[in-house]
Amino acid sequence: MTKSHIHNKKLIAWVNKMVRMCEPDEIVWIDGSNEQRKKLEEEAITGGELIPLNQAKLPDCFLHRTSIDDVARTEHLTFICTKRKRDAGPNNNWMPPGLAYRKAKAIFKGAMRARTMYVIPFSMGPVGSPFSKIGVELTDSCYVVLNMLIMTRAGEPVLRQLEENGEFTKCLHSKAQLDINKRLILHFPQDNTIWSVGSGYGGNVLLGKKCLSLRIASYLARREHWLAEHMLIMGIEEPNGQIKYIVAAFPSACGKTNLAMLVPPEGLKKKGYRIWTVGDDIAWMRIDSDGTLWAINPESGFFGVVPGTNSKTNPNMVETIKKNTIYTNVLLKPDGTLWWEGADGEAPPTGGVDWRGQPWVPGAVDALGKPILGAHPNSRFTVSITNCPSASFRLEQHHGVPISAIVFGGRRAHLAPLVYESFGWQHGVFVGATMASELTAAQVGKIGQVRRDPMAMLPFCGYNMADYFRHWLDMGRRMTKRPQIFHVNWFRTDAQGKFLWPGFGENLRVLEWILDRCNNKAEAVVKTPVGYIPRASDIDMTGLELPSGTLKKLLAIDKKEWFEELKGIKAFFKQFKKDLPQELWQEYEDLKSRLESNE
Ligand code: GTP
Ligand code: SPV
Ligand code: MN
Repeated sequence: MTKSHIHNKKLIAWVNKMVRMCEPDEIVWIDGSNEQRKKLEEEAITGGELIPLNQAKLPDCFLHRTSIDDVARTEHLTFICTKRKRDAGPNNNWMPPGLAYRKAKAIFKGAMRARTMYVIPFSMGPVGSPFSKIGVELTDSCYVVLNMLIMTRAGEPVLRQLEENGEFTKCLHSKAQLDINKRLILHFPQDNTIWSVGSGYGGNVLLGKKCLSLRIASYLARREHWLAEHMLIMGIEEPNGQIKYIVAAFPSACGKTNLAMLVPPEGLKKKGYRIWTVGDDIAWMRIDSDGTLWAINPESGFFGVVPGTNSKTNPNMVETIKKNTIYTNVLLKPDGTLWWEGADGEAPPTGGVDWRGQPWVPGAVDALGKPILGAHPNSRFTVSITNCPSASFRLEQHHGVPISAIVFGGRRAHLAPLVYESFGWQHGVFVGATMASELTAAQVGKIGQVRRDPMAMLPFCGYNMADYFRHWLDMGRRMTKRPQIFHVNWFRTDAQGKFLWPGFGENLRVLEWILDRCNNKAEAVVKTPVGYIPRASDIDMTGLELPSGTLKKLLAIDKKEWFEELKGIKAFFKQFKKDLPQELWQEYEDLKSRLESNE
């Protein structure tokens, strides 16, 4: 592709300006062709960004290693840069735009000397859909280009869509020195601009993903009356052949990818259940002319957690990542294949090269006696959805899919039962707004600590969360047929800290109850202060043996724990001061009085 083919004047002017700042040696426009991709793969191998794997066993697969201090999103270096601090809200780090641009400019200046700048035009959502958004990412990382080619629809068709004066999000990325002290991930929603510098980790640098499709998109969605959410989208084919679609918001590394492509347990498969995967991380939802909610997945690939992926937990993903996959930060075996904690098969007895690039043997421990991991806990694969055996046949449909239920969930050892249903939209918004979860390896921070993560959007909401809650309430009022809202928890533990629920494919048993509720089939439910729960006999347990009393424990509501929870909710809500919608305080009071009265 030559520059003379580009007609969008704003695009040309912006690229020229960024070139003057970053001073690359060369500029390459990404056209989306296989030939160009192959050439870039070769260059990435030569430059050391990619390690080719055993092509007989893992065709078209590569390994990439990030710097040791660049393995997860750095939330403390991520900023929303609006004119007023209030618009970013207490949930975001904030910097005034002028200061943010100045600070980043000092790092971007000359950062691409002796490097190539790649120009990646990409579409989030099917090219040409009225619900899609276009971005252009400039980057000096071949790894970023190859990932973006999987995660987004990128190349020439997008430029044609942009034509002469189409709008696009201006995304600028440079690895610069990969220095954590000179790392910034900046969002300028008012300028439709993203600047990321000093990192090479996916969530910080694949700017179509969290930065555009959640932070910038959530800002646009409020203005344009739609929702941009950290949610999976899945179709559940019922025994009568109808496919019902649901979305689910779980915080990072809490089970979206796994749920989105679950394999039904034998009993439910026999009944006629089948799963269709639409997306595993992001949902864009809007109200259609019939007053119902419809969703598209803006992405075209999975950037998923590797450890724990095996043929028991996620057989569809095991199949998906056998070819055309970029792996990041896993263990390299001597035969050019890979291993990770929780993989099928044993660790290689003779060892291998760990995610840091160091020799590794099974059982290795550090100076303090702590096990050294072969793969980083937040190691990831990047692969196209079309590789997935359960990929939905509706992925390219411009309209998306109609949504029957919204499911919230977190990683809670205690408190939250296996499943409950909210009393209605407003209460459902309260359930989402008060979500909490134990921290995982997906973000830099203290693993295991419980934090509030409303709608799994705490790190991704591009504006004041009080306004976000108001927007959710408003969306409910705009719909004539609202999806029902549920909450699930696969992570409740017993006194020994062991999971009570087997999870993964077995989660379909819970989804079946959820759909029965949406279809008005499971009427005899138990009303508790927190919401409706199933009777133990309402969950189909065919073929699943749990110790007696376990299901009861999973569904139990411990009032003492919930009174404690109320304190946490109150403290969380208070930080929004008078901006918090009154409806949510009302729901708080209602929950409190339901707990106090002996319902
Ligand atoms: P992001 O890509 O970070 O947004 O995460 P995600 O929500 O897609 O998480 P993912 O499905 O990759 O799950 C992450 C971790 O949770 C893995 O270690 C899984 O093995 C584990 N996990 C997923 N589902 C279940 C479940 O039902 N039960 C249990 N116990 N663990 C689960
Ligand atoms: C998450 O952390 O929620 C992810 C991975 O999905 S990243 O794209 O790195 O944010
Ligand atoms: Mn995610």
